[in-house]
Amino acid sequence: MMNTSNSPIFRDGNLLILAYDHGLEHGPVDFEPNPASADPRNVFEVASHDAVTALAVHKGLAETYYSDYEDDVPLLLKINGNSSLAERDDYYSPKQCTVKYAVEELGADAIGYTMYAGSKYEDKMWEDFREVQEEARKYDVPVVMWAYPRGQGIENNPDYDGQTDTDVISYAARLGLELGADVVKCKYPGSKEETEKVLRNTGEMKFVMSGGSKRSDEAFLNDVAATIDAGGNGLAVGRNIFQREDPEGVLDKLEEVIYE
Ligand code: FBP
Repeated sequence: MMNTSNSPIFRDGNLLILAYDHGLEHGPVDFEPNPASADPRNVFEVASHDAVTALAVHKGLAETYYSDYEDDVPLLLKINGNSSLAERDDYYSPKQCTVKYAVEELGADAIGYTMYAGSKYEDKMWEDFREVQEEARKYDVPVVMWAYPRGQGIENNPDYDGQTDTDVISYAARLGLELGADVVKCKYPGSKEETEKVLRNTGEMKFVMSGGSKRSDEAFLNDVAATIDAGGNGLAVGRNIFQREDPEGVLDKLEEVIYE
């Protein structure tokens, strides 16, 4: 694990990643609750809020928009991704960018990689991740693993109760540590107590919860507070920010919850 103390994607050792990869992962349907969010400039503006320590986007948005915002927010380049359009026999997320291109050409401060452990393509993803992680080490940029176990191995295992089962999340988080991620991003397991169980497996690695679909301010902020109370380090969130009419308002509240 690299020494992350000098990385700009942390504040007081914690982090808030504003994830804006949804146009690729889910499609424009995610912008419908707040149509202004389809315009990348509006979301890049939101990322300038002091609570946000990194903006996670794919290559195309970084190439087109990031130069206007590089003084305001660190860039976390999402290096792989897949759309919801294709019909697949199991989950796989191909790379669209190299770490070299992300850092040298786009100015990335960190790299994001989605890992679908449990898919029949897990072995291939481990191979892809190995290249990404080792390349990131050469550039001294942290690697954030979107640790999302899904696919046949999870669905067909009677011991597991889906993607938000604490055992599944714990295993996913542990894989981040074992495979050399600096930060792991996992689904919220439902409570502070369940998050504590997950965190028994993460060692020195940073842990952030995934925002999930939009819910009330109160429900969302309670989940984030539980993650921090359990010893987690923050969150990576998209829809609970950009689908709100007042993203700054909720970011003000998150700033109080996440940082010292
Ligand atoms: P949200 O806060 O909107 O859930 O975004 C976090 C995120 O990890 C995104 O980076 C990604 O596009 C999405 O969730 C993936 O969600 P899903 O579970 O539907 O694959």
